[in-house]
Amino acid sequence: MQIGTTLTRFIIEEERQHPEATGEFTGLLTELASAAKIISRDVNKAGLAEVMGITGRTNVHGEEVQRLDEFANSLVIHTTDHTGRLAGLASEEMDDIYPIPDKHPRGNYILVYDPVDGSSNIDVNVSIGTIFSIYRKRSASGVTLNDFLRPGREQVGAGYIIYGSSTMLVYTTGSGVHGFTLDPSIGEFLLSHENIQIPARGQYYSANEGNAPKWDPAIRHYVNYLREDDKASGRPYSARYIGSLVADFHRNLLKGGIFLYPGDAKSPRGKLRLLYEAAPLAFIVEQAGGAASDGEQPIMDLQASELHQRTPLFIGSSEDVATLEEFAQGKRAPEGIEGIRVSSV
Ligand code: P6P
Repeated sequence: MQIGTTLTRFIIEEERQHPEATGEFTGLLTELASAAKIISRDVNKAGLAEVMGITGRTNVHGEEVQRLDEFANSLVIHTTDHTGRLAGLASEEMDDIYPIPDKHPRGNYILVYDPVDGSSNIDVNVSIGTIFSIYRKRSASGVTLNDFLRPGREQVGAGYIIYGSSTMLVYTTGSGVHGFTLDPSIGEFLLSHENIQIPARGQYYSANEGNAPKWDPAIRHYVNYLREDDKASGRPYSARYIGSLVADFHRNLLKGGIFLYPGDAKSPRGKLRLLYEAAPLAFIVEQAGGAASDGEQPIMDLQASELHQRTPLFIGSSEDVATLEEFAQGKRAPEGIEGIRVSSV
């Protein structure tokens, strides 16, 4: 479809290819895009709006809740809770699931989201993002926690909005990955990146190397391998780490590379959450030809047992993730060192 097509038109055209589609999904994506426009407006004037700084409260993870986290969390609820598409929502900012109240019509979709990932970066003008994941509910009536504790393979849609030098919405419904750039002058997301494909092997690795002493040796061996000088295999890679998952992921999606957030002795499951960070990005990266793993198995196959469950995350170019897994599973090691298996969580 041609550059400049609006998001709404693109979704409708895409949905036409699924005769069973009811238009509900189109409506939900459109509502999320509306919320994104408002968040983008406030992010882009953060220093002038009442969205910087902290609320003084901490969330279920013991993290300081930024004003923007709270604002964006509520905004997504109020944009989507009354239109009859959702049965319930869950978010990083809410301890428990949020069933759609009786006063509103209920639909068949489940929305899981991180309203503003990397929000602590808002005060220093670094790109941040919203991540979302959509499932069809399982319960015949009402909605329960089990409707949310799903393997990523059951997602019907996933996406993120990155609030950066421009605001982009990137999503998949299982038919490729498509990117739309917000034109603030008309308030529309316009097609700018159709059918994004991640390079099979990259040039960047993204990790917080301050944590390296706590990593399993196998992960340290892998990162050292990336640093070796071997032009034939495109090494050394360049280190690029913004500390904002959506920004690091987006760069690697377009340019190729691997993002690593391993578990460690202190936090075996690492820091990132499965349901509203790892799984939606895993759906996107697989649709773009890449891969996402916890070191042992695809992220998309992991079955969450808790709403805010964490997972180690290695995500990006397929060949890079495959090499990481060889190191993590002890199948590969630097010359002269025996392979060491990363403890499975
Ligand atoms: P660290 C932001 O807080 C976040 O959740 C992700 O956006 C980012 O990738 C990660 O944490 C950064 O964590 O430990 O490197 O500061």
